[in-house]
Amino acid sequence: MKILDAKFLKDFVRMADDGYQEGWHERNGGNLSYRIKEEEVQQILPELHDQNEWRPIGTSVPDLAGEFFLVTGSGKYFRNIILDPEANLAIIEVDDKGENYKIRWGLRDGGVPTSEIPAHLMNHEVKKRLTGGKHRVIYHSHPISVIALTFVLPIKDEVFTRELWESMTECPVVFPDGVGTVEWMVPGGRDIAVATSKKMEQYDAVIWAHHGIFCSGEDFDLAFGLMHCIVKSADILLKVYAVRPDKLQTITPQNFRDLARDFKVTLPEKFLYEK
Ligand code: 2HA
Ligand code: ZN
Repeated sequence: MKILDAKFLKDFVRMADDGYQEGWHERNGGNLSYRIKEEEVQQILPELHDQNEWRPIGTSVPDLAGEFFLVTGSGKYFRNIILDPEANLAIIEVDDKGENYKIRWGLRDGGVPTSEIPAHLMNHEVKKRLTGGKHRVIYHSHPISVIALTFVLPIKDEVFTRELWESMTECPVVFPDGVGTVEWMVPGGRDIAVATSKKMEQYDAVIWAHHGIFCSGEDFDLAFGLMHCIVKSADILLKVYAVRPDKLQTITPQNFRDLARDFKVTLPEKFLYEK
């Protein structure tokens, strides 16, 4: 099968373009990766070349040895992906130790995978282990409202989770485990990848102070949908703050407990503190 005709590639491109249309990807901001299923790799194997060197990932992901990923390219613009996927995306293979990758397709005019490849692969490794292989999509974007909130709320998991839950009733149902936060760190390296993947052990979404957000999901719809809900909730919260600094009424801890009972989700009590 032609790689450009593969459903996973089309779904990836559509999601990237949807994210661009939402305004989450200025210039080369953000990145996306998909852990390709074994049967999908088999279908495209004849189209993968073997002309590149192994290069260091910059961290170690032994549980991803031998896996193939579709990833965005470093410095590439989300707005261009839909026009020319083969120039802006890459399929990479991870070696048998989980320390190096090789480009097997894409980046036709040159380039390397996303600068956040350590964070993407470390997040994939955690999610593969903890979801029995179900999660396949890791998505990083730069949404205005989420970044803005990191200047006015304490960078604490409990606070971000509670405020996002309170801003839209669907939120605790969509992300009952909450969201994690990471204080400002230099992007692109191993340290921020370690900090993020540690939070991914508890959460499917991790906010990077003054930078953006990472989401994890089983498929493109779930990863995009999670990002979309968090961003919408952050939009609402900022609009509330723009009108007045306090809320006249809100969803209470008891309301959340009632919601959890009827929607059959578990909402950890650490997020239901008295204010
Ligand atoms: O420019 O988003 O975090 C790509 C990024 C780096
Ligand atoms: Zn970024």
